[in-house]
Amino acid sequence: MTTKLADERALAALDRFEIELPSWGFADTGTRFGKYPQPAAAHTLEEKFADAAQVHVYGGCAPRLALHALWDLPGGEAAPARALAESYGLRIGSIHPNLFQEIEYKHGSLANEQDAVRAKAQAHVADCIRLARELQCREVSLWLADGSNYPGAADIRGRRKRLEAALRAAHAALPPGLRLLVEYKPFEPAFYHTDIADWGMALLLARAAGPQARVLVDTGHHYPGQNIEQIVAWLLAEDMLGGFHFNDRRYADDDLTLGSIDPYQIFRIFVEIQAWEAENGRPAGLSYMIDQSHNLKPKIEAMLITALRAQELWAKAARVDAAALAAHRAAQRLVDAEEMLQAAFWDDVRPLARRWREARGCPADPLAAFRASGYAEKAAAARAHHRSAGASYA
Ligand SMILES: [Mn+2]
Repeated sequence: MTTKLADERALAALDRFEIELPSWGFADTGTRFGKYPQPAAAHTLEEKFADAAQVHVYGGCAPRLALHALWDLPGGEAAPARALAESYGLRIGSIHPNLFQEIEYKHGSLANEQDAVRAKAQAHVADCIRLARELQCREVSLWLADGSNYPGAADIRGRRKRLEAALRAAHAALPPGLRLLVEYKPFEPAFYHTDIADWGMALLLARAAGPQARVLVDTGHHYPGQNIEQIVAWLLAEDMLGGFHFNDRRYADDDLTLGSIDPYQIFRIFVEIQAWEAENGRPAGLSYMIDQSHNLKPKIEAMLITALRAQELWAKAARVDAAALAAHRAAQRLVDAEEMLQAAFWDDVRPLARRWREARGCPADPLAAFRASGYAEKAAAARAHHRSAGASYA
């Protein structure tokens, strides 16, 4: 297979790759130990749309913004968000319910022992489904903080049963075409047991919920050393993978920039997805979302770099010659098979990505162009009046 064919495959792959930005990634955040406000951080929904639009203008591959129901749509009205999306040239991506911040949820939300708390959580999910329908979103993406901190404190099977019933009820309210994504995470905030701790639990719950439910893989939500591409391959084979929350991690759910620690991990995930797509002759229909909150990096720059890195890794994966790889595997030529992945990973696709951007009227060097625009400085000046306001945490 020639380089030219590999490049053509990569360019075609870039044409169909979109990544969704998280509204919370533009707002002030922090750690358990403190908040780190930034002068240019977004405080209003309009500022979040404005900042996200910058990433799309310069990167050309991030046309959707994910919204967080409690932080972005507190009044439960769809119209203002719809108008903002339109005026900033973006689409609204997934709707994320918030079932972890309010005091009622300190012992869980949909799995909670108490009827009143579960009812409140269920009503919030129903409201998110209504908003997603009104905003013509593709999915409601559910992450629960539910769990417990001490052995004996929770009836694990009872909680599983309540959760399953709640997801069934939520699914029953979905209009056609709206998907329910179920995200998992091994620990944090609960440190003994988490109700949806891994992909197997998420898969069983999504299956039980109904045909429009899928599993969401957050790359930061695994134990160290876990083979995430194998999880992806299995979920694809079961037709139960809905999408991703991308971020990188070194220790736990670190929210580091995609590819900053282990770009080869993301590359291997993309290789599995593209192999499935080639085999099945259709896109896997996944949603690629960023779930990162940068406390220290400038937020728009960090999101722009993340989107570009994701594109580069996606393009690298597309340069793997699936037929040649299959032949090496069949003949058990281990070294040749692995070298195919290594070669595709190490080849520099940045010139190709520049070509792709220029063909779309985007700058060849988006970061330099964004910096030269002075947008961040202008935003900092215009947002000075927010300084004393509180920060949300994500
Ligand atoms: Mn996530």
